[in-house]
Amino acid sequence: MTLSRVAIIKVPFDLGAGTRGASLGPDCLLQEAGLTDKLNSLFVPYEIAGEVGVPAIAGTATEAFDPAQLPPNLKHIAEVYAMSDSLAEHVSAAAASGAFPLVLGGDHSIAIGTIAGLAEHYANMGVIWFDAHSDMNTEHTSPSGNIHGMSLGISLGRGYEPLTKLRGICPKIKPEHVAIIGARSLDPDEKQFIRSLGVACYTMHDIDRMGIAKVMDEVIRRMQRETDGVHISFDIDSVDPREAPGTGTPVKGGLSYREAHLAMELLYQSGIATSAELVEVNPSLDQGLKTATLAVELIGSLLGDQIL
Ligand code: B3U
Ligand code: MN
Ligand code: MN
Repeated sequence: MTLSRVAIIKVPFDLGAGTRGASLGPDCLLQEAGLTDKLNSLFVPYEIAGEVGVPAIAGTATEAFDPAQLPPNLKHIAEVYAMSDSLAEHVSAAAASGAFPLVLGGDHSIAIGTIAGLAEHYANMGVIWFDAHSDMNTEHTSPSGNIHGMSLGISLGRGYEPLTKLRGICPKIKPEHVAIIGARSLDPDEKQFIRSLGVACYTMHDIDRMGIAKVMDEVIRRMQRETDGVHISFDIDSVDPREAPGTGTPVKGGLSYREAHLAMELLYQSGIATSAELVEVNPSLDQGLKTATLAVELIGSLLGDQIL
């Protein structure tokens, strides 16, 4: 793992989700929930390398799209587009500097920008997508119009063209380099897309049967063989709502506290991760700091925090 320096990019953006509040995530994680203290205790060098939010893009948001021709069923498309473009630039610069980009959301639409920025540096990037959902809808299949439910599909080249073609490279990632872990709420068209592309999707059923250690071994081995970098996109709703209640679309039957930690610990030991993002922590829905604290602990485990 490239841990010479962690470049933290804050993305207080929640217009890709149906519920507001994930925009409070970055500051809550860093300050109240103690991420900076955690990184200091692990002797992980870090810097705040940038911040991308709605206010910073207000000027550009309307320029990219003619309001009269906005596509249907893509809520806040102008803002999502401008955020993604700006975030891609920040992430690309961080990766170019040799740092480990760590992106703090925000809702999961931010993965469009994160992956766009990383794709400029990796021709065969692996993506491990921890999520209760698969985020593979398009504007034609989405039941909600919320773009956080489309970001993995867009990165695979499926969906609204201005987003799939963001910054030129399309698709950003290949289906055989993706692993979804923790899925338990998939829309009918997403199921069909996963099957037709052959995307590795470890559902909670698979995790129950195989155990998370075997799942991670399989995924890590494949990534080591076939990819030139691995991005960890961690939606906190992959974890069971008993442990992670502070999120916009909780789904029961998720990863246990230890399953989530073991996954992160095994990733650290493998050394394959080259970037990460942590999304969908919504402090306004949290029980105190329960979910935010869990998120900080999981980032710690990914970056080297060990029990012994
Ligand atoms: N699949 C549904 C629900 C959803 C996806 N991602 C989240 N919720 N967080 C949709 O709206 O696309
Ligand atoms: Mn998600
Ligand atoms: Mn989710």
